Amino acid sequence: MELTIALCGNPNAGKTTIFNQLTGARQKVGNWPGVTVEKKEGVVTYKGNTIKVVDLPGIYSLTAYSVEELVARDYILDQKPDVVVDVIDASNLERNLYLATQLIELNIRLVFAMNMVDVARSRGIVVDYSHLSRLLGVPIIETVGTKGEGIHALLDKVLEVAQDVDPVARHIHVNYGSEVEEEIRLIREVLKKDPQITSHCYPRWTAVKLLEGDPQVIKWIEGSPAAAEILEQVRKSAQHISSIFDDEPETIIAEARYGFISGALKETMKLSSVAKKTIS
Ligand code: GDP
Ligand code: K
Ligand code: MG
Repeated sequence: MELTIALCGNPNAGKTTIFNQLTGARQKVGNWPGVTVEKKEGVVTYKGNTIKVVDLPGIYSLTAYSVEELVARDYILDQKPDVVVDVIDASNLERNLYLATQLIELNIRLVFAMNMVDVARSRGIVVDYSHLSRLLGVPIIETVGTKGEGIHALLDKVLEVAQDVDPVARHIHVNYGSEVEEEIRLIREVLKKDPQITSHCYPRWTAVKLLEGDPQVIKWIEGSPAAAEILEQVRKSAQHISSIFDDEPETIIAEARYGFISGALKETMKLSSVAKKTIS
């Protein structure tokens, strides 16, 4: 089959290294339209499949606050690559999982390339990756980009996920607690008034972004015939959450994501006695 995959991840997680391993010399370098952010594309032929690979800019989050984040997010939402591969730095797992969690919330086909496992191992970080992948609902493939380790396994997994035959891949979502969840439900209810909105992006994601006050998503909604009603509900919901928690919804939502990540790591990560000594 023919498919397109996008590589994303935090800066320095090893995206370009993995991109080079995948595509070799078959690459094209340019800029993303309208911005001076480098765009790299390449092609890999694997087991009779033609896989186009796009290297997205390095980002820490999926907000609309930097041009890199917007380029990466727009590409994923508008171009809809068949599979997104999030390259995770295993030696900085907690921080890298913040982006991973937001990708999970997009309800897209995902594979996590757990890169730099050599560095993580040498620091005594021990993680039950199969357990973690079940908790996240995303398959995890361990890679060492610089040595090309795990690259074939990564491609095999991408092909499985693209065909919806991976046993681990399932959609989970971060639970934001009953009060926030109720407001998400109310916003999703009004989003249904414009089927174009609900078909373009996963409605739960759109609802969360509106609660976070994402300027780009708000601008997009402003173009809808149902804009007035939707934005009125968002205003009421945000106000309700702020009054309960005495904090902005954006903060409450970010904290819930961090809580979700630390919960998942508590269940799956161990530090060897050597690592504990060097950290404390
Ligand atoms: P990007 O910013 O995500 O594109 O990251 P790069 O591909 O540029 O990699 C950042 C640095 O990490 C480079 O010096 C790579 O050689 C190195 N690197 C990439 N993958 C691995 C890995 O699995 N193990 C180790 N030890 N180094 C790696
Ligand atoms: K880099
Ligand atoms: Mg790079």
